[in-house]
Amino acid sequence: TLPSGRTSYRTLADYESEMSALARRHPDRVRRLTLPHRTVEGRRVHGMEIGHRVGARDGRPVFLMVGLHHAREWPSGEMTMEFGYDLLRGDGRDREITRLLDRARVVIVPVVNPDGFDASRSRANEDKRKNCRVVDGEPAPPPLCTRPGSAELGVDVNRNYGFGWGGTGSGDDRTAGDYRGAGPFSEPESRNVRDLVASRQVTTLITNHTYGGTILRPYFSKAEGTTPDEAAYKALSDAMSAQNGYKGMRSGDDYETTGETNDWSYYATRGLGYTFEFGRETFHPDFASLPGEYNGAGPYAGKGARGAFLLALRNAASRDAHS
Ligand code: 0X9
Ligand code: ZN
Repeated sequence: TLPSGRTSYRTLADYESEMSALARRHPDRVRRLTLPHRTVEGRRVHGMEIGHRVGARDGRPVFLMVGLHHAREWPSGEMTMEFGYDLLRGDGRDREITRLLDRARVVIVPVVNPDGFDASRSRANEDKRKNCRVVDGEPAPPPLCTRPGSAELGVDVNRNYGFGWGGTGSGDDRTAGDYRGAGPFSEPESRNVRDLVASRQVTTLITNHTYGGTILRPYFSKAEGTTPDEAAYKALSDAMSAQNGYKGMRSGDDYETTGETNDWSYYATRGLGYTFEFGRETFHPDFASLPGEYNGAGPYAGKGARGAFLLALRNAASRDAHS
């Protein structure tokens, strides 16, 4: 079973109420965060900061994990949230987790794109990928994702970051699945991640997606080739692969994308950042079938995400904050 004990996919309301409840229940080690930019449908994006002395501004390194850039990729939020529960359960009981929460802090934002996720999860646009922007640059009144024709509109939040924005591997047509938007950081969702990273000492990050069974590392842009930190990038990737059986690769060696999260975060922090593509064959398999995906163990525990996530957190804790 998952750390939370849940047996179905969360709705957006579930994420919101659970994060509020956890912050109330553990005021000493959980703080609820509200990111600065409202979505086009007017929503706030929330996260949780987890660690000992959680409110202190002591410059400890931060491990950042985010999910649901892409609306239909429901397990990407689940894995992010479950990691939060797991850390809180382990704190004070598990020596390694206790040590890590003392040395570092963990920030999770399970739902980066709440408008799109809500449309996919609860508003009959199940295959929605992008956000709910229907008119470039103009805030039109909500609810945008239920307007006729809105399903194929929107900006791909994972093509809207500022590093390499506008290059090959991103669409310039508003109906393209990988539409990059009107300009770098034109979207509130990517601006929220940017400003969160700027406000913390993020040393390592994971952005969760589905599907593919891969651990992707920069550069995602082919023209950029290999980062100067390839040796460290590959070492941690290999160690994580040994935990969950996923295939590690430099993303640009597979196919080119630009304006995505990891190239930008590497540029901004010089820390390590990876994209996890959970699941082997669909964006959101039936929840009941999630366990059993890997040799009888669940996608979170067993030969799942858990061990890989903890290695990344250990890496984050061991690195000096860059700024
Ligand atoms: O397109 C994306 O943003 C990611 N894939 S997803 O199916 N979750 O949308 C990552 C693209 C890079 N992937 C590979 N190089 N395999
Ligand atoms: Zn994705």
